[in-house]
Order: sequence, then C-alpha cells, then structure tokens
Amino acid sequence: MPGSRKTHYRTVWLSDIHLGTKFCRVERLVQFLKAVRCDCLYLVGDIIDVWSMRRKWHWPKDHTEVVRRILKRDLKGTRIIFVPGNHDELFRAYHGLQFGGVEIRNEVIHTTADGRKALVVHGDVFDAIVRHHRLITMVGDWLYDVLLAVNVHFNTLRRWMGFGHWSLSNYVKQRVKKVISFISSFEEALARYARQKQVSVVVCGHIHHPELRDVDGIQYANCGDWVENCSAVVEHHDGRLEMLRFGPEGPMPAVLEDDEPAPTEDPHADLIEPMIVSLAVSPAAAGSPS
Ligand SMILES: [Mn+2]
Repeated sequence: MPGSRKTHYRTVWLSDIHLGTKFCRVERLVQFLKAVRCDCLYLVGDIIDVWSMRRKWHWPKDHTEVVRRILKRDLKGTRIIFVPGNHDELFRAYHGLQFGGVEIRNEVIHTTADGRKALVVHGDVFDAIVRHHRLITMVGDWLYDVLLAVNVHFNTLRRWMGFGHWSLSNYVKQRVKKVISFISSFEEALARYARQKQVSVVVCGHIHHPELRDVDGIQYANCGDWVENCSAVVEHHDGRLEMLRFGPEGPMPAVLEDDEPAPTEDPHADLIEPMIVSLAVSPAAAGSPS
C-alpha cells in the first residue's frame, strides 16, 4: 500500500496472548500489530484466556481493541487461522469452521515459500502434566498467576532500586527445567510428532518459552508469549523463519502510520464485548481444562 510503513512478512505466528488477564502486554501487542502486515496470520492458542476469565473477569477496553484489530485484517487480505490452545479450548469444537474470516483448525500444515511443510499446533497435548494431572495443572495455573503477580511488584521495587527487569516465573521455569527437564522434553515431543507427520518444521506455543532452533533434525519454532517475552515467529518472503523478541520493556518497532480504521468506523466493534462475555459464561466453557 503506498505510504504504508508496515513491515510486510509472508506469515506471522503469535501464541499465548492471554487476553482476559491483567498480565497480557496489550500496549506492546497493539504496537506490534500496528507495525506489521502479513499474508497469513496464525493465532497459535491461548489467545483469549477463557479459563482465567471464568475465575476472575478482567476485560478492559484495550483487549477489545486487540480482537478488533485482528479481525479487521481479513479485510486487507490477510488469511487468519486460529489454532486453539488449552486456555481457549472451547473453540476446538469448531475445528474446520470459519467465523467472520477466521478459520479454526486444531492443527494445520502451513507451506513455507521455500516449499517446506510446517505443522502448527498449540502443544498442550504434549504437556504430560496438563494431559494427565488435571489437579496439578489447576494448582500450577494458579501458582503461575501468583508468581507473575509477585513478579510485577518485585520489578517495581527493582526498578526503583535501579536494577533491570528480572523474570521470577522464568527463573522458576529454569529451576523446574533442571529437575524434570520439562522444556527440552516438550521440544523433543513436538519434534517427534512433526517427524511422524512427515513435516520438517513445527510451530507451537504453550510453554511461554520463545525458541527457534533445530531439534533432532526438525526446525522447532515456539512463538513464546505476550505476557513476558512479547515474541512472534515470522516467515520472510523467501521462506526463512525468524524469531522476534521484544521483551517486557524497551523498544518496539516504530509505527509511523496507522492505517487501521477507527473503532467508530467499524460497524462490528460493538459486537466484540458481548461475544467475549458469552464465551466466559457459556456452559461449553464450564468444564475444567484438559
Ligand atoms: Mn497453553
């Protein structure tokens, strides 16, 4: 588009945005969405944290703005594919359907510009803890929230004292890794599954650990999250994948021009909030996460 300063990628993958929680870095995400354009956008699960919203309602205006900005993209020719995660698993019932320009697929194969097959899946089914120990997961989820909440205040104190940002939950995850090597076994499980599916690339999320590397001959790409890492996986026009990491603080891509329509020009903007409310109260979402 003439005059547009957006960076144009062939594909953008985002996961673990966790809209509906106070931990989502909404301002940074909006800035990212303003700065990039893509032919194909994959939302790789845990986009709307229905699970968390059912426990505690949290939906400020700017969360609606994120949903609106994402939904508007199909008008500009972006193909949008939503691969639900465990925090928005009620959408898994709609596998294969399309709503307002968003295709819902529980897992999907993307073909890169250089002809490689990339399996896109959230990844929670490979999380043995999530899969087999429901109770541990629920306590773990609560514990994760507590750790993040503590971390927010901890970093305020650290900033006040002149120290940089320090991630408590990352620290804990690193400790956990030492005990059960959770992250590496997750990565190996995904790579193994990709090989079974006869693809050479796997793109996932779920563990909030951004990564782009070779795992046993498979290119493993984990989108990370928009809670702490503020990260995305992108595909360039030659098929090359890149990890973008902006972190919880510091510079984001400069936005010189925002060509999105204003909410007042969007006839569907008023429908987003009622839709979100219905997600949080619908009986389909009442079950415990699995
Ligand atoms: Mn997840």
